[in-house]
Order: sequence, then C-alpha cells, then structure tokens
Amino acid sequence: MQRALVTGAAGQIGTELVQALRQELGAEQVLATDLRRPDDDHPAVAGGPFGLLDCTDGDALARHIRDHRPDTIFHLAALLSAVGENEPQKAYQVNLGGLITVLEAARERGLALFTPSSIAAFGPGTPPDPTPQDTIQRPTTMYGVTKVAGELLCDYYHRRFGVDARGLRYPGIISHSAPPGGGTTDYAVEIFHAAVGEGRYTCFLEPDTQLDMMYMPDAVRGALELMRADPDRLEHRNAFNVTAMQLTPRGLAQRIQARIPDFRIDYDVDPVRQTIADSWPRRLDDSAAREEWGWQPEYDEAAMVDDMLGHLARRTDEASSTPAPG
Ligand code: NAD
Ligand code: AKB
Repeated sequence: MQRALVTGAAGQIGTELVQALRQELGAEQVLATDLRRPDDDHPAVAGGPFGLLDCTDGDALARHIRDHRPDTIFHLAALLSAVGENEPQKAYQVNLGGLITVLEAARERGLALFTPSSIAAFGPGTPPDPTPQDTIQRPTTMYGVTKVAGELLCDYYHRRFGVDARGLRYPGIISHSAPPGGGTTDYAVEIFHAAVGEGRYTCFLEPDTQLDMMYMPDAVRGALELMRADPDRLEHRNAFNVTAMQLTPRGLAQRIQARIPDFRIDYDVDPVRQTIADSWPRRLDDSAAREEWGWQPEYDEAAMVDDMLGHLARRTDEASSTPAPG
C-alpha cells in the first residue's frame, strides 16, 4: 500500500484513519474525500489533499482515481443504524449503491479495498455472547441488511474478479476527535463529552444493555494491519469479528464516576435504538482474526476511559486558557 483514497473521510472513523494513513504513507499520498467539505482546520482538509465525492457517483470516483492514482481505497462512507432507520431507502442507496460503485472501480483498476462491516450485520436470532465468526445473520435494520449484503458483495468480487477486498466487523467505536454519525452505540461517546462538560448525561439505552465496543486507536490499527496481512492466510477476508471490550451504560457511568465523582447519569430510553441494541451481539468471538492475521486489541475499558477523559480534560483546559477573539 503506497497511495490511498478514503471515502467518508470527514466522519468519526475517517477523521482518524486519514491521519494515521498520512503519517504512514506521507500526507500527499492520501486523498481524503467526503460528500461534505468539513471546516478548513479539520484534519482531512488541513493535513493533505481533500476532494468532494458522492460515493454513489461512479464518474466522479473515476476522476479522483485517475488524478490521485491510489492503489487502495478505504471505503467508509455510509449511513449508520439510527440514521438508516429514519431514512431506510437512502441508507440502501448510499450503503449498497456506494459499495457497488467502489467495488466496480476496484475491479476495473485493480485496487485493494477496505470496507467496514459491523455488529449490525447480526440480528435477534444470532447467539449474542459470544457471537461466533460464522453464524446466523438475519439483521432487522436496513443498516444491518446493507452490512450483510456488503460482506457478501465483497466476497463475491474477490472470488469472481480477484478484487483484494478486506473488511472488519467493527463493534461500536469510541473516540474523542470527531462526533459519532448517528448510530446506536453513540451513547458511549456522548457520555464522555457530557461528563466533562455538563457533569450529567441522559442515556437513550437502558442501564444494563451490554454491547461490544472498541477504542478508536485499535479500530484504526486493525484496519491497517488487516490491509498489510498475508492474503494467503485470510479465510474470512471481508468480515472478521473484532472486539476489545463489552460495556453497559451503568458500568461505563460507574467508571466515569470513579474519576468524576459528581457525574450523574439518568435514562430516557429511545425505543427504536433500544430495539436495535437488543438485536445486536453482546460480545463477538474474534478468534478467527487473532488466528488469521494476529489481531490483538490494546485498550480495555479502564485504559480507554483514562485516555478519553485525559484528552477531553486537556481540550477543556486549552479552550478555557485561549483568550476570546477581539
Ligand atoms: P460517520 O457517519 O461518522 O461518517 C460517515 C461519513 O460518510 C460522513 O462524513 C458523511 O458525510 C459521509 N457520507 C455520507 N453519505 C455519503 C455519500 N453518498 N458519499 C460520500 N460520503 C458520504 O461514520 P463512521 O462512524 O466514520 O463509519 C465509517 C464506516 O465504519 C461505516 O461503514 C460504518 O458502517 C462503519 N462502522 C462504524 C462504527 C462506529 O461505531 N463508528 C461501527 C461499525 C462499523
Ligand atoms: C451504529 O451504532 O450504528 C454503529 C455500528 C455499531 O455500526 N456505531
């Protein structure tokens, strides 16, 4: 991998993946693209080349590929679970219309492709704890339907056309840089900002809803390691279960309270997102990823909470010591 194009680069994962790729490959080697242009100081724009791109527009994608000449695409553009339930037709169009467009470009140009799947690719009939690598996949959200179909499409393009497509089934990703994009696991990011900012948080999931989660540095490293892995060893190449920690709102709030004793959580359950959460795995079995390419998370819950609160506290201190303009 020497030159990369990233779709959905202004999102939660793209914001950090682009920075990691630029550090590894060099700033000019990584073209960040998104449907919307973020502010000039956003890392996708400030740190190297940026282009507007609707991932469902094959002509526009072809122009970016011709101009930038990537050997690898990281395809992150998507609508997440809660947004997808509000606009299921649009979620289908963006998630599967975008993926087939990118797969076609990868086929025509011989490019490698990374596409994330999700714990959303499972459903209420899946064994939830642990969820095996190969098991029942009957999701009940449009987002989940597009993720299962996406895994299968990527497998098909690999088997039929030899496209070097690879992917991870990410759990909920926790990070402090960019906000989450409208998913069911977003509470696990919002709670930190609320704890450091207002000292209280109203959670939209029930206190004991357990979901699989991962801290962003592990998610980014996992993508890069998978793309560097020996292809001959990848049996589950487009849909590796990966996990790092299992959280509940109550347990996470207690961890935060141990560091911010005045923090308070209450609950106002959103039935749509609660139903989605109840249909998802509580813990993935990631032994295939460990065996086939050496996956190993670095952050457990305690390390993640320390790092998140450290970053957010530093940001608050910097903001309060910066003089107001004018
Ligand atoms: P996000 O919602 O934060 O970002 C998605 C980005 O895609 C946004 O910047 C948006 O502007 C862009 N986008 C939307 N429609 C587009 C289009 N038509 N063309 C181009 N760009 C478009 O999402 P994320 O959390 O960064 O997720 C990235 C990928 O990882 C997605 O495939 C998602 O399903 C997957 N994933 C994320 C998580 C998570 O917890 N964040 C977990 C599992 C899987
Ligand atoms: C969501 O909640 O929709 C995402 C995901 C787990 O795919 N964070």
